[in-house]
Amino acid sequence: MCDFDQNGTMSFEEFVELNKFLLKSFDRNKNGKFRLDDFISLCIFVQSARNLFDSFDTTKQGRVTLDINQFIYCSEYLEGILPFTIF
Ligand SMILES: [Ca+2]
Repeated sequence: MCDFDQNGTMSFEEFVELNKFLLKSFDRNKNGKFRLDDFISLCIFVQSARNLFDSFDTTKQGRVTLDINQFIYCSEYLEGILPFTIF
């Protein structure tokens, strides 16, 4: 999603863009203000994503390869945690 140059890694600039996206997405009132419950929702989402990633990173090398079924599972699992709908 934020691997703009598609090199398989996340540069600092790509990381900044990801953070901008997350802050904007979790600002439920869309008023440019990030409330405590928005921050908590974001933390829960990030921790859940981390736990999910770790569950697939069986060799603990910081990378995973997902087949289509695993990708769909991860997408649906994480979407269920979001306080808003993506699609
Ligand atoms: Ca990249």
